[in-house]
Amino acid sequence: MKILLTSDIHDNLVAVERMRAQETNQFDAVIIAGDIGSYKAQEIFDVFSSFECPVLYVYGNWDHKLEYDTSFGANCHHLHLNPFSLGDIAFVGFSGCTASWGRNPFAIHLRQEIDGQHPGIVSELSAARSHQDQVTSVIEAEYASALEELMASSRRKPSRAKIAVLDEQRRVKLYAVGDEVARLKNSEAFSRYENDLSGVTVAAQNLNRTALADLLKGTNRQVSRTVVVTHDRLSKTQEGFSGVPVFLFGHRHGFNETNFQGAQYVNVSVLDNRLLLRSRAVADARRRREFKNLNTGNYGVMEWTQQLGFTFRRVDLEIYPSWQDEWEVEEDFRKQGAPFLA
Ligand SMILES: [Mn+2]
Repeated sequence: MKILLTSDIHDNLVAVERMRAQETNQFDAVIIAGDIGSYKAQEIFDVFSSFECPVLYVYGNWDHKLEYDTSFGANCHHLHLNPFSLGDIAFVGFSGCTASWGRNPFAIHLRQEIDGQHPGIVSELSAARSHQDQVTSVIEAEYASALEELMASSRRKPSRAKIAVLDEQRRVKLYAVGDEVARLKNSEAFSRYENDLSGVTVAAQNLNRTALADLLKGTNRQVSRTVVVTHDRLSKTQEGFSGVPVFLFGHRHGFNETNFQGAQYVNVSVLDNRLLLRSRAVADARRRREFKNLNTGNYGVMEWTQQLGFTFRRVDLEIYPSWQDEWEVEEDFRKQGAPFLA
């Protein structure tokens, strides 16, 4: 049995496409250990689905906007407290991450309970935030039309000074709108509310853990042939997960395999790893250079045989062989949204 392991994609569809281009349909399953990305999830699942095998996944902190019951395709299976068997091997896991539980059902329930104990501050905050949203969109619309008017009325390019005046007016208005929310956040009631909320992270982690451990106990599944998938590494696995041979996780970017008390802990990968490149040649008359991102991520392959048990290896994304002819690495700054070298 051969399984493709990925995680920490962070909406980087181009990296997924590059991974797909260097692999053939030779896998029995694909596993994604979370951080798919809340904005490109469907496109990413479409690429994984083209392997024509089950795509098993859990959510991480980057997936906080994704619903737990969304279907991304007939082959896609959310492993959240929802086991999947493939031949002799069972895969189980839970979604969410201590960094952000997002729409995790246990975390939502806990937050609702705490909201119910602080009705005053919760409703005041919600009113202040929705007022802030409304007024903010008015300010932005006014700014956009003032800018447009300035552009239209200037014979050449409008002066930087005139644009700066509009920018400053916008900044002052936006700052004033945030006042009420800031005042509420400084209140006693808010700090009591926040203090109660701070327990949700640990409580949600414990509830998810316990539910998963109960699931393992309640079935006739052979624990020695069970693979546990979570976004961050599961700790204290002697409690409730004793006998499980493999724990897969991501979140801590990189590929790493360790053996601890008889179990293998595999940090699956970081598929979304980038190197910012600047062109060696200048791009225009003002001697500016062009910037692109190079995908330098990795993924993994897990194999299981009766004789050898589980084995793991890391695979790097193939890099354009001659990229250094035209590009050099830019180390001094990060550039948001630079296109990928393709
Ligand atoms: Mn993460």
